[in-house]
Amino acid sequence: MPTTLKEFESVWPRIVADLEDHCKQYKLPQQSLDWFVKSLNYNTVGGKCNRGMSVVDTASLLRGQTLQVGTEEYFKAALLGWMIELLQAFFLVSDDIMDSSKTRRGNPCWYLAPNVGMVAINDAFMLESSIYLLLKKHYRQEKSYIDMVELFHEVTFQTELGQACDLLTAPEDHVDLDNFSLEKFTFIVIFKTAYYSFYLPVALALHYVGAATPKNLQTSLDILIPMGEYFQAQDDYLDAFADPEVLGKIGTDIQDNKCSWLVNQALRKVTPEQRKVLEENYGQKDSAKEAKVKELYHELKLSEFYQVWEEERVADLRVKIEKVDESEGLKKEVFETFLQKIYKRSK
Ligand code: GPP
Ligand code: MG
Ligand code: MG
Ligand code: MG
Repeated sequence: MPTTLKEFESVWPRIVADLEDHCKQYKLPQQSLDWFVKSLNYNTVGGKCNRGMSVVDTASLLRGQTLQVGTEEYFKAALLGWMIELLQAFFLVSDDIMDSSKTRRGNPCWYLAPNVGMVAINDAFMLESSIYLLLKKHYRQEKSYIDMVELFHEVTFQTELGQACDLLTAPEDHVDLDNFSLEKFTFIVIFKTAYYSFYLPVALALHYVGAATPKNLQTSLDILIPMGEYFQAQDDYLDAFADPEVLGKIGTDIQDNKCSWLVNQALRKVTPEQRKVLEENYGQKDSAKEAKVKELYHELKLSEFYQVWEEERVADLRVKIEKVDESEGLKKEVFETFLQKIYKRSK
């Protein structure tokens, strides 16, 4: 049985208490302590927690036995999951500033919340640092400790490389459609999303159960990187086509001049006249121009094309999953479960 959001969230207060205790040893003034707790709760809780919960579910599947909420075993697996959620919180607080986004999970982005502003930058750093305080407190004695520290560091750097490429292919003041390509898109999405969202949860669960052999880690990478690529293409698709009420965020990719899946597909299909429409309307902070780009996306039937493309990606992934070698303790089910969670998602 997969863990529920309620079960997963039930361990969160203990994590906050750990972090508070750590600050109290420094006699951090109460106002700053309250601020940190507020930022932790606002930015880490309230999402779907798919990444975090998948550490628990993957560990259960690999063990062949459901981790029971309330046990220390459950806590320690869920803790690893919450560390991914903290990493994600750190990324999203920062990303929303960089993308000039307005809402996140149905609420104002943290930097736009009352009295926050650029304090959000430091709050983001503190969310990241929290990961290593928790790892040290609960995992320092384990033999996988340093591997997990290094894994978090490497995956963070990979994500930052993806973010760098994402930002540099989307200059605010200069629209150049020739700057986009499917190769760049692929690099961006693998690095900014796939490593931390897909590879990291499974790699952590493998460490947790003691099955992080080079072969199992490599097999996980071979499946989860293309799965993450598919997931971020979905994110780009939903950015323009989903209902913001359902999605919990308002898309900004067109106005932000992003090298998104949609614009790359559009560029492969446009006539010279349609390309002109893109050139004149893409990447500008103007909602009428954004609407013109969306109109073109409809004209090019990108939504229909996306549905077909999605089926192909999923079929490819299923073939890969079928070939997984389970001899070192890995299970196909781990990947099937991941795929099921994201297939045809609407948020
Ligand atoms: C999401 O891309 C990218 C990240 C969360 C990585 C951010 C990395 C940093 C180093 C800050 P996105 O901008 O498409 O996400 P969303 O649509 O949720 O804003
Ligand atoms: Mg963003
Ligand atoms: Mg972004
Ligand atoms: Mg997006």
